[in-house]
Amino acid sequence: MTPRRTSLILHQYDFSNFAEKARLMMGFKGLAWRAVEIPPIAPKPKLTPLTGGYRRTPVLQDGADVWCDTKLIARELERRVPQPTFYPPSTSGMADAIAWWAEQQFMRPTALYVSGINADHMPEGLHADRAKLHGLPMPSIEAVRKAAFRNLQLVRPQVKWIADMLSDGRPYLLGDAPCIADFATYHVVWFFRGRHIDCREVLAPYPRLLAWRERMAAIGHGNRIDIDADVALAEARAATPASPRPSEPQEGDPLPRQRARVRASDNARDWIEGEVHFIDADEIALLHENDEVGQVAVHFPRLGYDWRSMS
Ligand SMILES: N[C@@H](CCC(=O)N[C@@H](CS)C(=O)NCC(=O)O)C(=O)O
Repeated sequence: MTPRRTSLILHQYDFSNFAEKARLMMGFKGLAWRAVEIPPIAPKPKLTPLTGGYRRTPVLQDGADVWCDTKLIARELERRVPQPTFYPPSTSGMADAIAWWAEQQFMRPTALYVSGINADHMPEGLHADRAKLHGLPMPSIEAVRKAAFRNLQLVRPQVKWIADMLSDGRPYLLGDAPCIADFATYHVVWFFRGRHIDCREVLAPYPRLLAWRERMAAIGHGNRIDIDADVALAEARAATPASPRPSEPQEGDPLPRQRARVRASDNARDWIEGEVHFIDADEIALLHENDEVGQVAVHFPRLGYDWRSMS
């Protein structure tokens, strides 16, 4: 199949597992897309003008619209290219619950395990940056190493849950086709391949899990072209945010055109401020303005984020 050409740009770095989820989602939808390499640690001077200060990885851009968080990136890709779907009706509810577990509960001990095993081989400044991101003091290398073994005890039973889901021989977690649960779980499992020291022996007792991982990897990344960050900034500057769908504010929500602020509720908890551009039960988008890109619409999911009205 010839990849479908798009104007999408993914701001990412190669060893980011959440970026791997996004890359694979692009591949699943058969897309041609562009990648901007962003730094793995703050500051990110060519990203944050586009996001109003959101610094996590990855971020999806189309002109002057920017989607933060892979949960929302999945929804946006699905809206643009409905088939093949991330959300087969037979998996609804269960798939989102598994995805939430994988990213909220399974991810953090896995990150602490893999980073702890690789404590001496991480890019400079990474341990300090990640501690700050989580509001923790800078750990000693010894503490990072020790955390690996504590977290391994949290990782092992959760790896077994994945193996158990696949134990009847089904090809994907919830049946015959991959769904959002597979993408959200796969990128955590992908992380075990580690950086310098491979951590995949944790997966070795489970051949069906390994076969599932191969099937997911085979989806590929579509067609990726690397571009310079300045190209992405120039595209944002030249564009204006797309007209939003009609908003459907929920009880107590800030209304379109009111000022509001949004931040992640788990880590990287810096507020992003702007005027409400769009709001419904699943998404809030703020209009943010600065000299580098002019006006951009920054889209966030509701789940996993806090918001406050400012007027
Ligand atoms: N819920 C977010 C989580 C993103 C996330 O935590 N990404 C990691 C990289 S794998 C990150 O942002 N680390 C800090 C950074 O890159 O600055 C999503 O689904 O996109």
